[in-house]
Amino acid sequence: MTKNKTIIVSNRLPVKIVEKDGVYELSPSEGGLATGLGSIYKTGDNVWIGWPGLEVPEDRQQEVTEKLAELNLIPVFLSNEEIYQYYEGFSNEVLWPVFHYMTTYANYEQSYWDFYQTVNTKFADAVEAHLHEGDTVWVHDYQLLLLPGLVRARQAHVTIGFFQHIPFPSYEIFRLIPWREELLAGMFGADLLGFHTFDDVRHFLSAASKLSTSKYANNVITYNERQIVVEAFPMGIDDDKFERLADNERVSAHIQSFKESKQGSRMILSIDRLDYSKGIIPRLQAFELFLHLHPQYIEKVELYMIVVPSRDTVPQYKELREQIDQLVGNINAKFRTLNWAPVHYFYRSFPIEFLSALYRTADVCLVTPMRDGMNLVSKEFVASKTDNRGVLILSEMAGASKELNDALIVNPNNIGEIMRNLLQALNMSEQEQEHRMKSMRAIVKKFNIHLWVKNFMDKLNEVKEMQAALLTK
Ligand code: GDG
Repeated sequence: MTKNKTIIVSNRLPVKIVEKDGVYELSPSEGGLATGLGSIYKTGDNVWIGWPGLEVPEDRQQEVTEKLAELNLIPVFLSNEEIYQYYEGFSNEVLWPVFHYMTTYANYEQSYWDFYQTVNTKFADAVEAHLHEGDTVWVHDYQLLLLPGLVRARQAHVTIGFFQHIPFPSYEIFRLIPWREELLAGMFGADLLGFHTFDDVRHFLSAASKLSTSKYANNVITYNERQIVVEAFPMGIDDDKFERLADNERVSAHIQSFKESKQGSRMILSIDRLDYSKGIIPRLQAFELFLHLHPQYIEKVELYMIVVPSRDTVPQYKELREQIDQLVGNINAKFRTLNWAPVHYFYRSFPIEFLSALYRTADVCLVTPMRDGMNLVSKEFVASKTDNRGVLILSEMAGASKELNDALIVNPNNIGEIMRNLLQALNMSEQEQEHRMKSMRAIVKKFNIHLWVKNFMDKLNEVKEMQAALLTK
């Protein structure tokens, strides 16, 4: 019998599964979370449970299950209707906008909520099917807020950790959700609740105490006679990977071709998924204002803007895409010269080598989300700067701003401030760049993804010991 394994659960599995000429092919994801958790789910009897990313007809599910089992992965199959209602609907049209303080985008559809419960129950069934006494379950993110409670109801003593990758909003925002009490009750199923920042922890504790019968002292909640610890675990990146990419041949080739095409002009870089929380529009407006007020930079600076397609079936995302297209078009039409365009806009994703070359080439990285749980792009930029050159401009609304104090910190709604910081960044002495970048690199290196996983798991064990000690008192 399997003993004491860890079960990771997230909405998506860490693989991309694609159908090619009727054959299902898997390609492991290179994402930071997959790398960090690789040390867990790839060893022993540990497993990762999640949705494989596309609808698989019933008669092909066994085949996909067997393929995934070779990688210690277990699929939860979802229909297109379930994905539409639970993922695009409740997760991305209710929780995502509300948790990012964009409440006017929220669409509180009853059917979204119904499906959210059904799908969380499907995940609970999958967990239960693989769960043995002594196992640890680590649930990830806002798509699965009910899962800890559902699993706890089936196995009272199981160890459950939960980590939320997006912000937890203030009580006044969270209370808007019609199903707020049920969501909290779901989260209370965990033994340890982790967030990126102390502010998220504070907001969660405040919402929990106002909307439930729970009580808290310091960061320990007592609910139904159980103790739940709530703590900040700022997520790190695989810093080694970004440093190692510096020596990669393909990266060098990309850097060379950027240098040739830039003809000496400076590069400002911005990389995000298409999302209204990322502050893409005000960022473009700040760049436009910068060119308008400082025309000496015409032909001297270029904005490389990568927007990775995401959720573009959701109406607000479609609209945002159109706004970006229009604004980029206007800026380029207004300022371009025969040999130069101010904005190089790419609406697609690129291989990591291309990203690394951009990080290494950029003089300034402009990261200005309206809200962001952490923001890993800012940390990847810092880790890539092995020469300690370059300046990070970072929104105070990103979790990362709590750690990367040596960035130029801006309010993402203050277009004038972003513009002034752009000017400061482009004029910063090499000495100051080096000083700031070195201190940020030390932080990114020390608090990397491996330490994040270790700290969370160590704390989860500690919580279980604390609970056991209280029971024997
Ligand atoms: C959520 C939270 C939190 C981007 N373009 C390409 C590409 N990327 C990679 C980046 C980075 C990742 O995507 C984006 O991570 P972020 O943290 O910036 O943002 P979200 O996707 O919104 O992530 C966020 C995170 O969860 C972790 O907890 O920090 O706050 O919203 O790693 O490198 N990767 C490749 N090609 C691209 O074109 N290969």
